[in-house]
Amino acid sequence: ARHVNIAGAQLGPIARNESRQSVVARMIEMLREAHSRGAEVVVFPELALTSFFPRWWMENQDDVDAFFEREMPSAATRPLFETAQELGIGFYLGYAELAVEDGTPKHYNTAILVDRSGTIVGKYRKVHLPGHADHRPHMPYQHLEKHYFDVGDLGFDSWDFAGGKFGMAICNDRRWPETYRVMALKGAEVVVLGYNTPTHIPWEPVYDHLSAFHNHLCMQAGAYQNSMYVVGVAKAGPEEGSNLLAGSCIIAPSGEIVAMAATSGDEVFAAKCDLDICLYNRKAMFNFAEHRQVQHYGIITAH
Ligand code: CDT
Repeated sequence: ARHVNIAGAQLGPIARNESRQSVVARMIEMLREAHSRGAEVVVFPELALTSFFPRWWMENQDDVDAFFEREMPSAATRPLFETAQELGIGFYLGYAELAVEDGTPKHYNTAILVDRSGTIVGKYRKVHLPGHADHRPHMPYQHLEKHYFDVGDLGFDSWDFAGGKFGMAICNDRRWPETYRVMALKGAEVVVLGYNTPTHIPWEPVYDHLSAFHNHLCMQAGAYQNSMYVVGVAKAGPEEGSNLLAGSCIIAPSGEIVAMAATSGDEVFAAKCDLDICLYNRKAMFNFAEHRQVQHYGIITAH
């Protein structure tokens, strides 16, 4: 059997003025704990290096760009790469990426896979950007991902990683079934993703009481229906006036949660994942080539 020991490294709140160096030090401490518990891969949250800045309307582009990374690794993030390399651990990291393409600045909500030698082997840019683009000053906080980020241009993919096939998603992507199915069709056995989910949505509070349920519901369904592990890792806790959902977990292809964070702070949790279970399921109930009826699915990709 192919086993991989995967750890989630949930982060507690990050203050607006907390430095990258301080956050990276917190992450390194969790890398070391994960390693001491046998982890080969560590999953960090979405936008793991900063506070969840899309909650603030900012007029000055320099203030916005201060939350973005122009290079990866940078002086501030290199110690994370070096520690992972020293420990022989691979990781998933979410961050805000500022890329200049044909002379034009592009802003992406990005995640990377870094292998045990410290090399970036995969990049994903968030496709499903939630929230709004307009200024809503009457709200206690906002969710301006549609204002600050460009829609990801790399699509969903799958990479050879840590002895298996890994795919990446970011936060709101986890609520869309297509996210998992596209990666499953590309062979992904593990989907790793980070999230920042306010437990109260000021302009749409009707589902606030179900935020923890919906978080697990969509990831468990994605795991089961696609015969894959799903690892969802939060930035959690009370952050700058917004409470962020915890509940980070590892879900098996059966849909069962096999490891879960118990707090809403910095916390490592881990599970030994048997990747061959994914292959087993895909030869049975979820043999895609055998049982899918794509002639009836066309509307899914029509506008
Ligand atoms: N970060 C992120 O994508 N969060 C969303 C909540 C946004 S609601 C406007 C999520 O789907 O969890």
